[in-house]
Amino acid sequence: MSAVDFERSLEEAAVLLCRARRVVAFTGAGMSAESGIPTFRDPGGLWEQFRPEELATPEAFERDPDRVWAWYQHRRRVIEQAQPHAGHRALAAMEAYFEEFTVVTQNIDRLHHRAGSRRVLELHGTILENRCHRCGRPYVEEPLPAETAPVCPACGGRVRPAVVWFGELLPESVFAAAESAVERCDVMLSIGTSGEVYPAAGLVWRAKSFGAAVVEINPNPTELSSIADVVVRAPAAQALPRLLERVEQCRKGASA
Ligand code: BJW
Ligand code: ZN
Repeated sequence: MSAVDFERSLEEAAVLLCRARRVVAFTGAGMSAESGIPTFRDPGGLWEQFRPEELATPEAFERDPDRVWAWYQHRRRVIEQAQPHAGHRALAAMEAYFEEFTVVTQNIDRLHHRAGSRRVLELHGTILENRCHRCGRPYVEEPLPAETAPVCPACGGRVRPAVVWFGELLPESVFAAAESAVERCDVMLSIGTSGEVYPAAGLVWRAKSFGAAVVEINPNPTELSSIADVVVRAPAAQALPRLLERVEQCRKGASA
C-alpha cells in the first residue's frame, strides 16, 4: 500500500469512528507481533514449527502432557518478557471517546489488560493461568515446573494452561458477551487476525450482518478482507496511534 493509500484508508476509518458510539476491537495474534510474540500462520509463525494438532488439542495433551506443557512454558516466558506497544496503548486510550468500547481478543497474552484496556473479553482464555485438565480446578501453586505438567492436588489429573484448544468450547459467558457487543456496535475493528479460526472469526461476519462498518487493520489480505468496508494495510503499532489522534481531534472539535 502506498503512503497515499495508507493516509486515505486511515481517513476513511477515522470518519467511521468519529460517527460511532459503540466500537468493538477484535484482535488476533498480529496485534502482538510487534511486541515480539510470534503469530500462528505467518511465515516463521508458530505453526511452521509445530502442527497445531500436535500441541494445541486436548488429544495432544492427553497423549503427551509434558511435551505440550513445556511448549507452553516456553511461550509463557516469551509473553512475560513482552511489553504492550503503542497500538495496545492507543486502543486503551480510545475507550474514553466512546459510549461503549469492547476489546474482544483471541490472544492469550494479557497485553491489552497491561496496556490499560478495561473491558477485554478473552475468547481463547489466557496462558497466564492454569487449571486441571480433569476436574477444572484452578492451579495457582508456584513455581511452575519448566518441563513437567504439574499434578492436580485435588484429583491427580494433569495441569494445563487455561487456553482454548481446537475442538474445545469457548467460555460460554465470554462468547455471549462478545456476541452482544458485536450486535450493538457501529464499528468493528478487525486487527491482526487471519480470520481463519471459528467461532471467533464469525463475530466479524455477525457484526457486518447487524449493520456495523468493518475496518480491517492488517498488513496482509485475510479471510475477512472481502467484507471490510475499509482496509488499512499497515501494522497495528503504526495504524492505531494515528487513528487515536484523529479520534481525539474529532471529539475535541465536536465539544468545542
Ligand atoms: C499483523 C501484524 C501486525 C502480522 N499488525 N497484523 C467452522 C468452520 C470450520 C471449522 C470450524 C468451524 N467451527 C469450529 C471449527 C473448528 C475449529 C476451527 O476454527 N478450525 C479452523 C482452523 C478451520 N475451531 C475450534 O475448534 C474452536 N472450538 C469450537 O469450535 O468448539 C465447538 C466444537 C467443539 C467440538 C468439535 C467441533 C466444534 C476452538 C478454537 C480454539 C483456537 N485456539 C488457538 C490456540 C490457543 C492457545 C494457544 O495459543 O496455543 O487460538 S488456535 C490459534 O488460532 C489461536 C488464535 O487465537 C487463533 C486465531 O489465530 P489469529 O489470531 O488469527 O493468528 P494468525 O497467525 O492466523 O494470523 C495473524 C494475522 O496477523 C495475519 O493475518 C497477519 O497478516 C497479521 N499480522 N503482523 C497487524 N504487525
Ligand atoms: Zn483436578
